[in-house]
Amino acid sequence: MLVILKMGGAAITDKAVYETAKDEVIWKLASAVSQALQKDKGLQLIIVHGAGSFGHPHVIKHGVESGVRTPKQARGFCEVRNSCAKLSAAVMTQLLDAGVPAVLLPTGALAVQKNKRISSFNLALIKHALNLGLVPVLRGDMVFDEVLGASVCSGDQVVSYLCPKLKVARAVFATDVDGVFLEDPKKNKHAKMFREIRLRDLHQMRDSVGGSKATDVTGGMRGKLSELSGIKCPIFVANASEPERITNLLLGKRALSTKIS
Ligand code: IP8
Repeated sequence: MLVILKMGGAAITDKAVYETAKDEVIWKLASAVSQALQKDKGLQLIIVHGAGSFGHPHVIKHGVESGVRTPKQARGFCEVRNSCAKLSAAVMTQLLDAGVPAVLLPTGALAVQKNKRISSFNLALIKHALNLGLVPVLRGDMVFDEVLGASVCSGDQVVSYLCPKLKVARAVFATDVDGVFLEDPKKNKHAKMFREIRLRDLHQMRDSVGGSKATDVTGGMRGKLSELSGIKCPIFVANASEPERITNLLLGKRALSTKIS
């Protein structure tokens, strides 16, 4: 059984502070993954992490949201990639320390986009890693683009692309809150959390939530809901700081979360 874990940028970084990883949350997720792999020897996992306060501010700073045309932008593209790589290094170190046989496969080295959408992807490398019993780690990244020179590819797009291609059983999105809320639960503690959302209702919800206030070039919650509505396997949105919940969801057991199907 193949499962994807998305480590959301909002969970694993402090989105308000430039290039700041939340090491304690990354450790909880690494431990949750390690537990799941120990409990189910047949479980195959792919991890995709977001960019948070690493990639996004660089995209803005270097003005590469709409593509890469000038030498200055090309240089900026390299800076974005390098920033995403720094967060990958932090994630990788903790996964390996937790005993997870993780191998970094940077999205930018596997995928090409056409007008900001993935047009080709080296799935053979992912399958190769899985066949060796490894856990491939991909990320939201900046990738070459056939039309725009280079463009941003969100981790969510990576998940939505891989799910049907690799017949993924379910995707678990680890974020900084317990699930999907209509209002920000950090601002309103009575905000209603959805336990279950039908895929067809996601489009309507997308129109009623705002974009992200933090620096987020892939559209914040609105962009996320758009991307999720394309994913055809069951999705669970859960709190990254609650490792038992993440382990249970990876194993196909119940835990506090929002199920989207
Ligand atoms: O944080 C964005 O990925 P996301 C990647 O998964 C870059 O949306 C380069 C900002």
